[in-house]
Amino acid sequence: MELLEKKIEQANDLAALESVRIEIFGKKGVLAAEFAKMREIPNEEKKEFAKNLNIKKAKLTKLFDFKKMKLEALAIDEMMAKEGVDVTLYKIKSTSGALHPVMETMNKIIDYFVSMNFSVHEGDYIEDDFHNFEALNLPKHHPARDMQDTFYLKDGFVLRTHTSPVQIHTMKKSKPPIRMISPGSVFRRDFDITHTPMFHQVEGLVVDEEGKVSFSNLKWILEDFLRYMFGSVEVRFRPSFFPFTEPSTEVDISCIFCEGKGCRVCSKTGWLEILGAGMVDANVFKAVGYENVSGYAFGVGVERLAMLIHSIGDLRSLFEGDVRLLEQFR
Ligand code: 2NM
Repeated sequence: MELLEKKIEQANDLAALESVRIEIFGKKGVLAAEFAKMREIPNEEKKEFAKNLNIKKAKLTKLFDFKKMKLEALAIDEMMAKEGVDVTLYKIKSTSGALHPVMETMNKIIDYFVSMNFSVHEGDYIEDDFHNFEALNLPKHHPARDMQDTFYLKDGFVLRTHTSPVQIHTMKKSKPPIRMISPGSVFRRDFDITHTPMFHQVEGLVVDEEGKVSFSNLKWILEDFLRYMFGSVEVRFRPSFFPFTEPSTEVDISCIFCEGKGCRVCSKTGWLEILGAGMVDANVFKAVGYENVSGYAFGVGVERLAMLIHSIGDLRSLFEGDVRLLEQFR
């Protein structure tokens, strides 16, 4: 038996060890032959014989496994030493990716508001009627709730049509002061030259004790934001209407293509519509249980901004997945 142990020890590569394995552990191997002897051994000695043989087998197996591990490690070492990497080999050049212009624009918007101490909340795509409509002063008969305008899911759930429900959740969960933006995808049943069923918004909300947040605060930050995005442009506030703000305003910048002289992009008006905003409507605060507060909110469509910044003519080209669009922004 000591001879078998020596044989395992002396195998100096995996092939040699394999021959030793067959010789010892194989069907016609030494151990099989030893076990076969059981038949001839007197009954009273069988137990002792089997016990010794099993101990022997276990020892040999352990020795064999250890040796195999050592030889395998050695084989890998040898292979590594022999097969170095040829760093001069020709390699097909990889093409680098690019951030989609919509995401790049959204990141730029987020960066501005983060620098102004706004926190960022992304929220969920699926919302219930209360958070998407009711709490935002969009009552049951409002056209935004039309089957034609909204993706309805089972049990009264909808794909959010704006990111405002994120702000409703945040107001319900926490107390003023609030200073937040909610960037992300929103969904409407629209599909034509200027509308896709999914697009992106960044909405902002600032709430504090009554009297601490004013319309002039809103004007200042939006002007500052628009000059950060577009450089030295004129900014114009026009009265408007949104169900969730009162008063409401739309915010224009002087056309960045004709500098306000009037061209095709601005439909000869000299102005580009960029933002919607206003002071948060009292009904919205009521819906979230806030009292004695004031606040402003605003919303911006990211695709429109990306298109203006990069002179992209057709909104749909942003979502066709054609790499030639992205290649222009590397
Ligand atoms: C806009 C325009 C004006 C808005 C309002 C709210 C909330 F939840 F605080 F009521 N979030 N966003 C808002 C206000 C959005 O988008 C054009």
